[in-house]
Amino acid sequence: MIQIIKGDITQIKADAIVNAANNSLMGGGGVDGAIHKAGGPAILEDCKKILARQGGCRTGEAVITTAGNLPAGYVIHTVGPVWNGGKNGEPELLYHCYQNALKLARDHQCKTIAFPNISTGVYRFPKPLAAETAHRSIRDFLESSEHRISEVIIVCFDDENYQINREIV
Ligand code: AR6
Repeated sequence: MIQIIKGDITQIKADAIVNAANNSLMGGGGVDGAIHKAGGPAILEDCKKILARQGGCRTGEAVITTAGNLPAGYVIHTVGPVWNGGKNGEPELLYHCYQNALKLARDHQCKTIAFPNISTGVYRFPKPLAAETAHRSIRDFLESSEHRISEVIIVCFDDENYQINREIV
């Protein structure tokens, strides 16, 4: 089941919440900044270990850390594509972000997972295409994979994403 809500993902008590990170995993602005700020230094400590082990996170891929002080169980960090006109595989990379985050959630026995609208802030991905891609990826995963995920929450921070996402479900 896909649920659309408007709010701040740092407040969501899901088994996992997803962060729209960057390749360095060292934090940033937007939802990334909000998650590190609310979750505390334990999240960055885990990210540093991943950076040392595998040099960060590639665009379209995902890694998992503690959620520190957040009410969620884990934070899954994925790196969305920077929008550059759409001819550089941006939709496919965004599709992979959702797939790879969901695979990690499944592998950690999560039942509930919350996503922000990945790439639609600083990375400038057009919101309608991002929403369509996100919903398609989530639906494909829920239908095709063996998993215990019963609820996927899309947490929209801005009104525009909220309206667009509500129209798709
Ligand atoms: N809860 C849910 N959604 C939020 C929150 C929040 N607390 N705060 C912002 N958003 P962005 P990107 C929404 O820019 O485009 C960072 O600096 C926001 O309205 O956070 O993937 C990273 O380190 C927007 O719809 O992520 C990267 O460098 C959505 O989150 C870069 O930004 C994504 O906006 C990633 O850019």
